[in-house]
Order: sequence, then C-alpha cells, then structure tokens
Amino acid sequence: MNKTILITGATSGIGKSTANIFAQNGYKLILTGRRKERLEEIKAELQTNYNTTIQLLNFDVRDLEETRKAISSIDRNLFPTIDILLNNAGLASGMGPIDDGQYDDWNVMIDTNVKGLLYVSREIMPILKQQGFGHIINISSTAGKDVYQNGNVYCASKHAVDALTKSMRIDLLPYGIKVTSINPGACETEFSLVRFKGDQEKAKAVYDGFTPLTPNDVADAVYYTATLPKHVCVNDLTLTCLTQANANYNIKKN
Ligand code: NDP
Ligand code: 8X3
Repeated sequence: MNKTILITGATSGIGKSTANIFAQNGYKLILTGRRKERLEEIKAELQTNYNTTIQLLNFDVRDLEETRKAISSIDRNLFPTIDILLNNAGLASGMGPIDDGQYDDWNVMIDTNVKGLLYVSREIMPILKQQGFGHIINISSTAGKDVYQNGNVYCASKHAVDALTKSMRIDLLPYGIKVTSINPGACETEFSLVRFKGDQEKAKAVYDGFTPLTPNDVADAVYYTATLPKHVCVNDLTLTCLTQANANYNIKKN
C-alpha cells in the first residue's frame, strides 16, 4: 500500500519541492495552503507527471476552526493511513530591532509558526496514535538554534518549534510516533519576498554573494529522514549551504 504524506504550506518553496520528491517516489499526498489556484496547479502537474493520489486542503493554519474542518475532511478511504506530517507552513514578517517591532508582524509569525503548527499537529495526532505509527517532521530553522540581529520574534517562533519538537518526541514516544526537526539555513524560496512584503530587490539581495540552499536540498533531507528503517529516528538535522556556519555567520562568497 502506498504511504501518505501531509504537507502544510505546499504552494511554494520547501513544501512544494517536498511534494514533488514524495510524488516521484510513489507517495500519496495531502497538500495544504491558502492559495487555492497554486494548489490546483501543483496537483495537476503532479498527477500528470506521477499519476499520484492527491487531496487538497485549502485553509489558513492560523484559524483553528478552518484547520479542524480541513483535517476532518481528509478522505480516509483514499488515505487510510497518514504516515508523515510535514509541518512546513511558516513565514517571517518584517526584520528590524525589537523596540521598533510591529504588533501585526509579531502576531502573524507567532500565530502561523507556533500556533498553526500546534493546531495541525493536535488534529493529526489522534490519527497517528490510533495507527500506532507515524512521523511528524517540523521545519524549524538555524534561527531556531541561534538568534541574529533584527531576527528577534522570527527566531523566537523557531526556538518555540525546537522546544515543541523535543516535547512532542517525548510525549508521543509511547505511541511509536517519530518526531524530527529539520533546521535549514538560508534557502532561496519566496521566504524573503514574504518577509520584505513583496520588495523583490530586498528579497534578492539576501542571497547575493553566496550560493544558498535550494528547496530541493531541504526536500531531500526530509525524504532521507522519512525513509529510514522503522527503528531509526533522526531527532534533529541542521543543514546549511557551504558558506554558512550558523544563523549568524555567512561568509557570503560564491
Ligand atoms: P515560502 O514562502 O516559499 O513557503 C511558505 C509556505 O507556507 C507557503 O506554501 C505558504 O502557503 C505557507 N503558509 C504561510 N502562511 C500560511 C498560513 N497562515 N496558512 C497556511 N499556509 C501558510 O517559504 P519557505 O519554503 O522557505 O518556507 C517554508 C518553511 O521553511 C517555513 O516554516 C520557514 O520558516 C522555513 N525556513 C525557511 C528558510 C529559508 O531560508 N527559506 C530557512 C529555514 C526555515 P500560502 O501562502 O499559499 O498559504
Ligand atoms: C529562515 C532563514 O536566516 O532568515 O529561517 O533565519 S533566516
């Protein structure tokens, strides 16, 4: 029987690349995101290329009621098991000193990266517990390991993901559920475009002078951790491009 992965934030970047690699390898997909048209396009492309079974869930992870409704609408005949949950949906909003922080930016980051991840996980956990197996993979960040100047609330939200991953691993251990944190460094996606609110020049400049990770690099790491033998769990995997040592240090040379 083909396995199923549920990917939050599959409309772009790391989530979209992960959908592709798992589809290529025969997995069934449940793909989520707010941008419905993008979800439909990705579904059509993956079905054409790999003849994959896909269900789309179009919702905002910040909205508990929408999240509950979406998760309960999963077609359990098509997807009798959920083998992997990839908590990937997330964002940075703004970048600047904390004393100048914008409340809307803080709310959107905490609501998405922390509460959204919790909502989706909480709704999926009963399914995993009932199965007696499953794997939750949380996309944290190098920003979940160290803080950097002007990163304050984004870094805090990813530190929270780090803490939640560790807690989930302990609490879910009795049910045979694996929990992994994947912590990428700079990866060129729509991340900076979102952080800088559509300012293309500013977003592009983030990746000037070095070769960042690609979303496929991170998707490969997700695939690796998800396909290890049953008795093996990667707890924590940090990956950066060659020029980056941690959240604070990037020599920015190609
Ligand atoms: P993208 O902006 O390319 O993708 C973000 C995805 O998250 C989109 O599919 C978006 O979908 C989804 N998303 C955002 N907000 C919500 C929401 N409220 N409800 C549902 N879905 C949402 O960025 P990345 O691929 O880079 O980001 C993916 C994850 O990787 C994030 O958690 C990010 O923090 C993390 N990360 C990124 C790094 C980087 O350098 N790029 C490095 C380390 C970690 P839609 O807008 O359609 O809802
Ligand atoms: C995203 C990477 O360096 O902007 O988590 O924090 S960074």
